[in-house]
Amino acid sequence: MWMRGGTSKGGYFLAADLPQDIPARDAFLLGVMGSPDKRQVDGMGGADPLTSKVAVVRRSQRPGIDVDYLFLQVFVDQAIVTDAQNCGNILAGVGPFAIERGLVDAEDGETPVTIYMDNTGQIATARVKTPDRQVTYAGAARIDGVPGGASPIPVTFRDTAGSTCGALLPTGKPVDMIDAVEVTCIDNGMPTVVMRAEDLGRTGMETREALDGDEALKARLESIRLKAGPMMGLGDVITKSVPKMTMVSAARRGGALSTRTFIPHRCHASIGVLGAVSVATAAMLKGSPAASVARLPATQTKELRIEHPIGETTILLEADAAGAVQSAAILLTARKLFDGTVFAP
Ligand code: NQM
Repeated sequence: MWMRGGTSKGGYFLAADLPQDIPARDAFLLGVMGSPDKRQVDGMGGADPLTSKVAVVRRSQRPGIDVDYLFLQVFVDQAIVTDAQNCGNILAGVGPFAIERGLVDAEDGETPVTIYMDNTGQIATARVKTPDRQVTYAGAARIDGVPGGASPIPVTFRDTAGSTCGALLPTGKPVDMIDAVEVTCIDNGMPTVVMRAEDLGRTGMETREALDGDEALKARLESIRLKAGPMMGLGDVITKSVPKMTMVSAARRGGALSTRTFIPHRCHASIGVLGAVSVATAAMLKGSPAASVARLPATQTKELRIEHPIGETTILLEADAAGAVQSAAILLTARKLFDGTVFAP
């Protein structure tokens, strides 16, 4: 099934329908997407990392969990399929897909789907609208980066701290200095390096296209990223899609702060879901580059509007009395685009 999940798009497969041997599975998925080729003309991929994504879903054997979800990023112009990162956008389609494929029985009205995220070993709960026990995609919920309205899918994350790196602050500090730039290396669902745009000589208001064409900036970010990877316990990250690189600046439209994120070599059209959770969490760390530009609400439940190139993503953080983030929630939408047979060469 081909679905839009949040602001991403990709193929959703039942695990049993894919080759069980991993090299064979990856070769099949590269063929399905048409990779490696920057146009992906011979496949289903959309010539963009955000539309070259795969969800592999199976019924879960874990107590209290409905389905297991493995996210795979299929690189566009390299023959790489990686499970080294999770994806909160593609996650948005997993609940509807699981119900459509009969892995979860729909309830009348709304169906909670509890999802074990294989990439990071964590759990998310998505609530899918199911009037008359059928998934509905139509609705009035809007997310920036997607035209029109759709049925709301609220997703709650728990225990995302240290998802891949083993600790929220894998270097043990809220601030590190890399290549003379102050950074926060953080993982609250997505390993991310957060730094001020200003410290890189940029305003943070540049368009995605301008940033994608800024070779000098991209070289500096990659140099920081390759050093941050081992510091974050990720090892050599040269062929990995993590950590993500987020430049922050003061919000311009009344939000908490503004972002430009590289994922990691192209600028994100908006921002990833778990990437936004990680940046929002960084903004809560006193003395960090993100905190220095952020405006935070004083309430216990923090509604943080994270501005990005084409709008904003609202993250709800529950913090304890000491300000430590306990859980995060976000409103997403998804849409079934196509259901059928896909071929690989
Ligand atoms: O951070 C893109 C996306 C993502 C990841 C990326 C995501 C997340 O927007 O949870 O959703 O960072 O590569 O799809």
